[in-house]
Amino acid sequence: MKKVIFIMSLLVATLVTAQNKKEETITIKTDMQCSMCENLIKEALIYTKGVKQVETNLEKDLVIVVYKPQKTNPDAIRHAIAKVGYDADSIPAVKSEYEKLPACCKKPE
Ligand SMILES: [Cu+2]
Repeated sequence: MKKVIFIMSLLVATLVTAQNKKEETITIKTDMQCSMCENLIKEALIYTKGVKQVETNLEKDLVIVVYKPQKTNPDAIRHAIAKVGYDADSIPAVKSEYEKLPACCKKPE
């Protein structure tokens, strides 16, 4: 019996480790205007729980995020972007935050 429990706990430990290593990547469409926008979004995301890595592509208006799916989810990441004033896929920027952005970061009229 003890042996069975030992093997079981070993199995669980292996599973937990495997899960911890699992990472996913999402690409989010946003509306960056300049390198300041890139930095703002990067900073906001890198301190978001579960986010491992953030890359931005200013030319294509894309944010590529590597995250741990057991700690966060794509919508939470999109909301983190919206919270600093940028649209993220279908989630619109938080208006009060967008208003605070410097003129160079606002969408062209
Ligand atoms: Cu900007």
